[in-house]
Amino acid sequence: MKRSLVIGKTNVGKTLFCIHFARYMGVRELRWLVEEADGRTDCRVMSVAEAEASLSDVHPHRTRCLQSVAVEFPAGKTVRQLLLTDTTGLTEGIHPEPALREAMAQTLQAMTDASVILHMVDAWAIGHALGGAAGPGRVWDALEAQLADFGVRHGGYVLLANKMDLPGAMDGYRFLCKRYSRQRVLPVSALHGTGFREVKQVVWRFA
Ligand SMILES: Nc1nc2c(ncn2[C@@H]2O[C@H](COP(=O)(O)OP(=O)(O)OP(=O)(O)O)[C@@H](O)[C@H]2O)c(=O)[nH]1
Ligand SMILES: [Mg+2]
Repeated sequence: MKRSLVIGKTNVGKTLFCIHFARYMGVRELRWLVEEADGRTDCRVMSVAEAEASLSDVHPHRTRCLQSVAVEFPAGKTVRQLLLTDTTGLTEGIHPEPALREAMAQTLQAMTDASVILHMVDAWAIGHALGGAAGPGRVWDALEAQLADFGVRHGGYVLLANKMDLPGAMDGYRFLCKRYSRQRVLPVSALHGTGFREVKQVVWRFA
């Protein structure tokens, strides 16, 4: 099954997006295929409400593995399945926790053979940084730029500007559109599900 990988820094909303996008695609019971960095796999079944409560929160590095749900796309008279994979958030520099470094390496490894890369960023944080003394460089740093460079070369790459429901996020979205004028930048709210129709259209083409 082809894989659509949701990558990005920690706390940008990757997990909430996967939960709500799966629900948008008609998944009522989430059957997560969990792939730990040490190679162990597991299957966890939960409702959307359980997933929201247990898998996504404000603390950084809540996710420390690959966790995937299968979503279905109609293709003529048949149905195609795509694995929507949530990942460990990436950080600049070398993280002091070895287990987290391994989990981040697992994310990077998964990028090489994903069919679609959904690079999620926090448009609200970028918008805020634009108004600050340090400018956008504080949040749009070398890591984000390197992920984008990889994605552009890789193909099947989309930038998701998340948290568009928050004030100031539009400034962050405009910054991304200007900087990546030749790339697809989709504004979304993982919380409210806005922009999901456009994401579906893009992802569908690679399913
Ligand atoms: N307002 C708003 N909050 C959001 C949105 N998406 C995510 N959040 C919040 O941002 C926080 C982080 O969300 P997660 O889904 O856990 O983020 P993540 O990228 O998976 O984070 P890690 O797994 O820790 O790297 C949570 O408090 C979410 O409720 C959004 O679109 N709008
Ligand atoms: Mg997460």
